[in-house]
Amino acid sequence: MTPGPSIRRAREARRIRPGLLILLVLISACRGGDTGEALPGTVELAVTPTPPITGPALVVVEIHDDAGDPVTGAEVEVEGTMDHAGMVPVREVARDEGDGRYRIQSFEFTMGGDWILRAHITLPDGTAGIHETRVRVASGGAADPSNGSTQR
Ligand SMILES: [Cu+2]
Repeated sequence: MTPGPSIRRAREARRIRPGLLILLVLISACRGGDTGEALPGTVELAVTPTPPITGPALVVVEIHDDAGDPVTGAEVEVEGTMDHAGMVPVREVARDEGDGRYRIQSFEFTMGGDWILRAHITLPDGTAGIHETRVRVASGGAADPSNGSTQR
């Protein structure tokens, strides 16, 4: 499935607010995957920079309940892996920043390509689920000067 229409929408949104761009891209990516059906409310996972490049990235998971209120006190761990043999998954525990936000300051994308990010979430009431998002990581370095641009 190609994310064409959502990227067009995201480009329009960028004029309004950069933060919104990140959310639109990743929320739409989530709809195609396995999105933690057991979890009530909404989970959003944002990666900065967008698109991510190899190396450390900021990952923020936002959790809201069915009423739209932020959920604090959850346990969140993000696992990143790829679809090929020999891949060593990356796992990081996110820090609860309050207001429903959980932050991993330095999530290491160890190689370029298509990554699957799974946020393993345990809510304060013990409900657990997984929120899955796919992201394409560009290879970093001087050889790819177009990193950070969505114009290809
Ligand atoms: Cu890999």
